[in-house]
Amino acid sequence: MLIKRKSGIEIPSSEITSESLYKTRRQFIRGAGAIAAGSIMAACRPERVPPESAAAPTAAPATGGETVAESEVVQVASAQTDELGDPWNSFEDITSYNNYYEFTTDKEGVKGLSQNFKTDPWSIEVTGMVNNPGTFGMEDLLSKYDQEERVYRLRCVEAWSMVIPWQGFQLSKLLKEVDPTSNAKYVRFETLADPEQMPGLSSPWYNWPYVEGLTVEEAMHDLTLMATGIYGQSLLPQNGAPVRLVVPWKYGFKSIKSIVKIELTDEQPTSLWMAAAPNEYGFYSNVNPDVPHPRWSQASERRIGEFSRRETLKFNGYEEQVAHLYDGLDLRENF
Ligand SMILES: Nc1nc2c(c(=O)[nH]1)N[C@H]1C(S)=C(S)[C@@H](COP(=O)(O)O)O[C@H]1N2
Ligand SMILES: [Mo]
Repeated sequence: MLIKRKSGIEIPSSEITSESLYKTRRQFIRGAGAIAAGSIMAACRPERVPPESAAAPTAAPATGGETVAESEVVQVASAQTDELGDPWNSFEDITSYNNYYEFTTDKEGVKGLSQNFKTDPWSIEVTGMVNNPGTFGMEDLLSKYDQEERVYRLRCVEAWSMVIPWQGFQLSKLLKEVDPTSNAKYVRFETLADPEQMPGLSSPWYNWPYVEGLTVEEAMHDLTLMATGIYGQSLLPQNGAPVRLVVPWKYGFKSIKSIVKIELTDEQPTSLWMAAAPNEYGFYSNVNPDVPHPRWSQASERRIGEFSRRETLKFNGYEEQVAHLYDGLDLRENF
């Protein structure tokens, strides 16, 4: 993989051997004013710097030297924001505050309980109303499709949110390969359900395996991502390793983790949440500040790492890109 700079000089990622070197190079790249889209190959945690403190980019050093002035570090860290100017959540936040009920309903307990989750070998079976069904090994998915960086807001229905720098590939690429038939209207996703590894499966409250669904149009949308990494590292078990869905305009529970099966169908899938509480969870589950959850408001949210609440944006801030998918649909009825 190559990191492209505006100057046209390319840095092979194979040269990036340590976090500090990675940071230095990334700072250099950012300082040069280029966005290193899709090419982060090692982890680093951004400092939490409010965007207001962003300095105008200054000239980059002539080489990616190991010593970087403090002011440059701040300038570079503040470039790590989403398109609305809000800083990325830290690697620590993203990997230690998780919802993954197959392990536990305790958000801070998922990390510990999932540490030995076996994600290799792994494959996804793609089946149903498709012309080319198949089973795709993780290696195929990683080599076949370019892994791009996508910085998305994740808005949980519990009214907290984060900004997460994912890597992954568009689900549309995989779907085009299996070629849905004209009868296919929906895509149904399933998570692994292995009681040997997932202690939460003993909970009788849920209908395992975890299931989610999208319309084919939603699944084919450019924003819909199959995520394979965060901050340039492979996904950790608590975030849904080795591959999970990310649908940034919907509540977080639609972004199903550790996927083993994808089925194209003409029937609207019943998700785990729809089955558990049909009056609380509908099929669409688009982020909508105007439609409260029956037990709490969705008008505002707490960004993890912030103290005051912020207003929730319709479709989680992706309205311009996705509103057309719902033309003519009553979003109160179809919640
Ligand atoms: N299989 C599975 N996928 C899941 C969940 C789960 O419990 N099991 N929780 C969902 C919920 S409620 C949210 S908010 C997000 C959280 O993703 P994160 O832990 O990576 O932030 O994952 C979603 N995907
Ligand atoms: Mo959630």
